[in-house]
Amino acid sequence: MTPAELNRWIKRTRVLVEKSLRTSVPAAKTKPATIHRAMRYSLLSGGKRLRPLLCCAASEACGGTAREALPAACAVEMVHAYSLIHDDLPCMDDDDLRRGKPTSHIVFGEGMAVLAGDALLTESFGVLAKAAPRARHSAADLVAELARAAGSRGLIAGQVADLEAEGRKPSEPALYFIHAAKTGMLLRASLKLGAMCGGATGAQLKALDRFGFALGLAFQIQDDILDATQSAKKLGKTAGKDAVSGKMTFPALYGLGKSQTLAAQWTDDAVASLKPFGARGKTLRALAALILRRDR
Ligand code: GRG
Repeated sequence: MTPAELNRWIKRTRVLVEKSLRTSVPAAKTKPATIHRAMRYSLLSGGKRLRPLLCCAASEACGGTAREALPAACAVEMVHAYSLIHDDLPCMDDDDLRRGKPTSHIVFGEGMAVLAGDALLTESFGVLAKAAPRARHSAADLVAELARAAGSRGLIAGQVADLEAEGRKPSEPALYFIHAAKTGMLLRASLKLGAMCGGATGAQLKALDRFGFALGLAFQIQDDILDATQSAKKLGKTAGKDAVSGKMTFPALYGLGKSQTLAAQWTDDAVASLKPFGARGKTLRALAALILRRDR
């Protein structure tokens, strides 16, 4: 797939996703209006929409369509939006800038930001339950998959390890665990849910899980590199924060040069796991390459 073809695919798919996201949460005027305004503020505030794109591309790789994957694509983006709202809270990472805008608690207050995150997480399961996956998988299978990824052995486990690691000496196993859980679990779920909507076989799900694990690490290493090298203006969030708050990151453990090598190696590993998809894996392959060369 050429870069121009990928750009066209992303543009087309983002239009579908944005439209679908707007109707996935109640209208801003729905009572109580404050919570719905807060949910929409964070969910519809831009972002790369990487997880929905992976979800739609996975459906296509398995013979389905992007449209069939939209409920899953919206559900994973809603979980992502919740995690960002809560991660930015004063009791977590304490950040006032996200996607170039003030964070939820700055605009709506801490209590409302907690509730907006809670509501997005809860509603995501309702959105996902409306998916009509092909014969091999049920809506209940999809819901169970998302619950696993978002729960105390997934995203939350990563956040717990991250909190407990602050200020501690960086170690390779701890770093891999944090990144695989915090970032990797939702990327893997995005791919697997999209694939299930597209009627994936067990072997295809296994290959995509491997792809998602490796891609999650490549994505997070690149994220650590960008935090250390880019401006807040470019990133739309506070830059250089990892070093200031003593976060366990790849550049902290290995330096920038080795981190770049590792990001490229994990991308190669990810792409290798797409072999069983042949030509149908072309969009996922191109997205993996894009993730490695992104600058925000
Ligand atoms: C449940 C509080 C809580 C946290 C769970 C996911 C997570 C753990 C915290 C969110 C913050 C964070 C640094 C996550 C790591 C993954 C990551 C780099 C998220 C940013 O994702 P992008 O770059 O963001 O896809 P956009 O804005 O483009 O959607």
